[in-house]
Amino acid sequence: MIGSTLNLSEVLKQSSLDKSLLRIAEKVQNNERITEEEGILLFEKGELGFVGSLANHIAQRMHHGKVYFNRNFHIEPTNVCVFTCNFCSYSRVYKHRDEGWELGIEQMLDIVRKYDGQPVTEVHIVGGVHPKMNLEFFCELLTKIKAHRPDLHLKGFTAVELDYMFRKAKLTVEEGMQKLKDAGLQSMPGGGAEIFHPDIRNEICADKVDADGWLKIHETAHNLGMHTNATMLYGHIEKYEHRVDHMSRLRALQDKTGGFQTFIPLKFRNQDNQMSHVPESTVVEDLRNYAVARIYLDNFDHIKAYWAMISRTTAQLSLNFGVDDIDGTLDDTTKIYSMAGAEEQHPGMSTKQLVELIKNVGRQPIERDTLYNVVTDFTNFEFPETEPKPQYYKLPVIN
Ligand code: V47
Ligand code: SF4
Repeated sequence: MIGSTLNLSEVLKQSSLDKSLLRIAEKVQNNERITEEEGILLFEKGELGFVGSLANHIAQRMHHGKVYFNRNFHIEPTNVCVFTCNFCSYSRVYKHRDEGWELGIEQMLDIVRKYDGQPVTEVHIVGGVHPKMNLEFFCELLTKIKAHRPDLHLKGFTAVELDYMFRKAKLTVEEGMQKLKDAGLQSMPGGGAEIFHPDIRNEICADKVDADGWLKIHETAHNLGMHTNATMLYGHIEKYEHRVDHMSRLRALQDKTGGFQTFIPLKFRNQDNQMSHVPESTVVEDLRNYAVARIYLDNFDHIKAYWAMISRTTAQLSLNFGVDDIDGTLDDTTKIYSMAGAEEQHPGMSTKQLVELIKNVGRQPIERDTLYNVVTDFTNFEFPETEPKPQYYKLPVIN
């Protein structure tokens, strides 16, 4: 049986447990919120098995062994970017744009057309912040995708891209968001959050939107009825207190709006960027981070492990540490992690592979749409012998 059977009283009986950790276990059992100090304590003193047991208990209480994924693909309009985040391996500055890519609207529609007749439910549009790709350009793109394929959910743009677009268009956040919504935008991904605390943000990505700006854009989206995700880039120069501060700000906004769907911890990868000297976190730390996030963010329904970044094996492991979502099929349409050194150099999994990955660790694979409506419950599904091979759209190659 999966972890729902964890007997917390057994954990509580462990005499070696620190009193404050015992108190946290009691809170988890009673469905009470933990404090910032307790969050830091979990990171500092909680053994992996302990935090894992608590997180698994919570995830099982919420999702009963279900693990969600969706069938999606990414469009990355460009990797040219006006910002210079030190951790980024993906972007190219405008004067070196010949080393990167800039897709026109027709090229992006070609990507969408590749999926005609295929059962994808979402396109995720995110990229660098190109000085010439403005709000009008993206509204036209959204309108044309919707006209071509009305059933495709349009999830797009980090708060960093939006902040720049709106400022250039001299619009308020409310006006800009409304324009995108009118053009067909339905939800937002969680990128650009990094670490909110200014002591760290100023070191790793000083020139882009700050914490308040990021949170304001998400709050505005929520007020317009859109759902969004939230990320946290961890495992670099931040301390545990910064991770907890980050999650506290998200928890506070979620209390106010309820508009976040999923929290996605993003493991810092150190290949080919300005922070290559910073070692990457261990798998133990990655699992601990998922677990503490599950315990701390009591008002988030979902914790997602982005398998393309952490490898399929760690994604499987994470399902015992509070994670209930492993993103989507992707179809080799994203480069952001492969360029930063992720194990998955051509991330793409067929539905069958994703389903098996989840079933092999005793969980129930549920295909969801972007808003977590169930598309197909694959728990008892038998795939035909010959599943059609996924078609890969090759992104332009960077030398
Ligand atoms: O904000 C950039 C991260 C993010 C590196 O909402 C890096 O469903 C690790 O947010 N090492 C963009 N991370 C991607 C993103 C995302 C991905 C998947 C799903 C969703 C969702 C959102 O990628 C950036 C930044 O935090 N990133 N470089 C790096 N070297
Ligand atoms: Fe640009 Fe995003 Fe890379 Fe920062 S992380 S440099 S905003 S593409």
